[in-house]
Amino acid sequence: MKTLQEYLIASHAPEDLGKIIMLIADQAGPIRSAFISNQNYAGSTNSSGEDQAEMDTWADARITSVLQESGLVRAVASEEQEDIVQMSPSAKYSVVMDPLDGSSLIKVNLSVGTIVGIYEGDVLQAGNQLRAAFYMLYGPMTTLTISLGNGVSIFAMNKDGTYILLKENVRIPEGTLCGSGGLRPEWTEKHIRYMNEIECEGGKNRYSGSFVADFHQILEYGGVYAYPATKKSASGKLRLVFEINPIGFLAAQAGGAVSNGESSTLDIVPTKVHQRTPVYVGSKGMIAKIEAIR
Ligand code: AHM
Ligand code: MG
Repeated sequence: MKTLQEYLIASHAPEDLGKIIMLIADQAGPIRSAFISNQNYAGSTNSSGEDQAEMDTWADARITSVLQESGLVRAVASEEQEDIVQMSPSAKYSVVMDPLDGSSLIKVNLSVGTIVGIYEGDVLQAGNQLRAAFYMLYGPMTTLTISLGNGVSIFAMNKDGTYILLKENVRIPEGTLCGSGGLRPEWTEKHIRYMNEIECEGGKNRYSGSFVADFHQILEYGGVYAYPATKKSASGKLRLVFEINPIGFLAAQAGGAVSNGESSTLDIVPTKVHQRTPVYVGSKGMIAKIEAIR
């Protein structure tokens, strides 16, 4: 039974990169324990104007302080912080994160997660430059899905807090699951055509409201998760830096793809830390289909 630690060594992950991954992975236990006493909204909003859940701010403060104390991280960009947090200037790596994705589902005990990307150098780089991306998913099990740029592996946390390899060389099949955010009356003509085509070909609707959980089922069964451009928001809802790049990198590493509907989001160099973009992520054929609609 290979552990996450053993996998990092076997993958020749540089020492500091491995330490940062383990430090964040070890926060899954404390985060899970904190759910019971942090069920509500915090009464604050993040820089995107969205209501913050108590768990958003709790997980953000916890991971940020662990990274700060480690001295291993140059800068952190978090969905819950307005600005990039500068840490140790001589450190090699920077971290981007959504500390608690899907937080509106905490109250109803559906699966939520923590999304992380790690770059060498600064945070505002294209997703194709990621050195590592992973997410922890707090479901019936706590799983950690990771890529260091050499395929995707999934680990599960055992009762001692050790991550044990569950699956390696994960590949996204050409499946039929589909889930789309945005209100139907606000969808664009292109997106309506796309969803109609998929549904007419047997697409099965699955959408929970937690990107990380919805992507995880696509990774296993195949299909597409979309948060499209809408008539009200041409750039959709999800954030390129903290959400789309790490998940898109994992999708590409599993033989799938990620797109804004025209081309890969992994090639976009962000100009703003909270930049949004429409997103389609999942099986390769599903992404080719949206890019083919003009
Ligand atoms: P969050 O990071 O504040 O939780 O917001 C992102 C979430 C995604 O996890 C999810 O796919 C989407 O927002 C759901 O939005 P909607 O409620 O509009 O469907
Ligand atoms: Mg999120």
